Amino acid sequence: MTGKTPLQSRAAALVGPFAGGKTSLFEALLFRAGAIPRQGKVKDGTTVGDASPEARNRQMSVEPTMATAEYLGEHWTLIDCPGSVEFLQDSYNALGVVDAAVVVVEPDPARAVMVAPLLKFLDERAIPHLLFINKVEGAGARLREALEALQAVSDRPLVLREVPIRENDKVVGFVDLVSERAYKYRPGQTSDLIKIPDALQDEETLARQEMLEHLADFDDHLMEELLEDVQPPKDEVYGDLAKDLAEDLIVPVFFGSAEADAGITRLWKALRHEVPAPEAAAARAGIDMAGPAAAKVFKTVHAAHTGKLSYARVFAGEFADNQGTETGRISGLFVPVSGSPTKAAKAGPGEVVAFGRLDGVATGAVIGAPARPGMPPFNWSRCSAWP
Ligand SMILES: Nc1nc2c(ncn2[C@@H]2O[C@H](COP(=O)(O)OP(=O)(O)OP(=O)(O)O)[C@@H](O)[C@H]2O)c(=O)[nH]1
Ligand SMILES: [Mg+2]
Repeated sequence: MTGKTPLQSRAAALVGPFAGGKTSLFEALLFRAGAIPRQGKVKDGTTVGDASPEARNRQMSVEPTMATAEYLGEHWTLIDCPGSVEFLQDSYNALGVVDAAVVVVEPDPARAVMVAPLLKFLDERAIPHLLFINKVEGAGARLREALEALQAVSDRPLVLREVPIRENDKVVGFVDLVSERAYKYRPGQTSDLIKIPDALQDEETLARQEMLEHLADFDDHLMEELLEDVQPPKDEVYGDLAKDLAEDLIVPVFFGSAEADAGITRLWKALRHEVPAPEAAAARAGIDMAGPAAAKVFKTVHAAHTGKLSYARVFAGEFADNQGTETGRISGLFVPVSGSPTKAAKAGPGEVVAFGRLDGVATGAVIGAPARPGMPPFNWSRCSAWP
């Protein structure tokens, strides 16, 4: 738990249909957080994700890849999941341990239907998720149409959080609908704050109203304010957004471009402010964070130099290298720094770790600490003289 803040480490998975840009977005997020020194490209075979020869050859993800990042002092693990249906189960296993999912899609209405099974999976389990419409840097990105097509396959309302600023039919920035601030993208850096373009004022007002009406469906106080034409305080809006995401009542929608490095800071800020703490994910995994040490395994690999590795999210207590567990002794404890397993002494709540050589443990298992020593089994024969 080096350099951790009091807030427990959070985890988010990048999921979505094949080739939507998850591995590219993973790279952009890690780079923006300073977790990697340069931003690689899938086409060049230089990304943190897809590092295996099979993934590089096929130019697609073939397994979930984990990496840690510190964003503004908070500790995160991001999990880049494969989009191909061949590896669907691996992605579902990862979704079973994260605090939220970022569903990465393309601005192509025809592809929206491919997201339907994933959205159903997330809604059935009430896993908080937001949408990131990627690849908007090209001319003529059809955001509104894509959104309509996506809404048709989502049980939950999709809530657009920003409107695009376009120049020559290209998205060059956005207006944030809560803060009502406009930003122009600057590749590789945080966006420039600009004045809301006059031509966009009406669209912004309308889109903001639409967003507030969605939130008011779950907040009577906000509904009253809207009916009385009172501007709700921003804190109230931010509070509703975080609560409604945590309860999977709404699906916030952001957009940008992983390759052109647009909308990345906005996405990080949404993760930082709106993704819930790990208690809910622990509960979904059947673990009480206040209870004895427990970690849920979501991926198992056999690597040449480390042997068997069981990737797990720790939800309660701490695990240390060489520690005994109910299912054997941990022989090597690793955290996925920059995507590679890096030796660590211990790991605490919220962290994603790889346990070495837990032979009897399979994906899906919950690993617990052994029963405390010095507690003999209860002897019923002594109870025969009950009054
Ligand atoms: N134009 C454009 N292309 C992108 C963007 N992000 C990714 N791509 C391209 O889209 C293709 C797929 O990108 P990946 O990042 O591998 O997509 P993925 O979702 O991880 O793919 P799978 O893991 O195989 O499902 C690659 O050719 C990328 O170069 C983007 O923002 N804009
Ligand atoms: Mg990928």
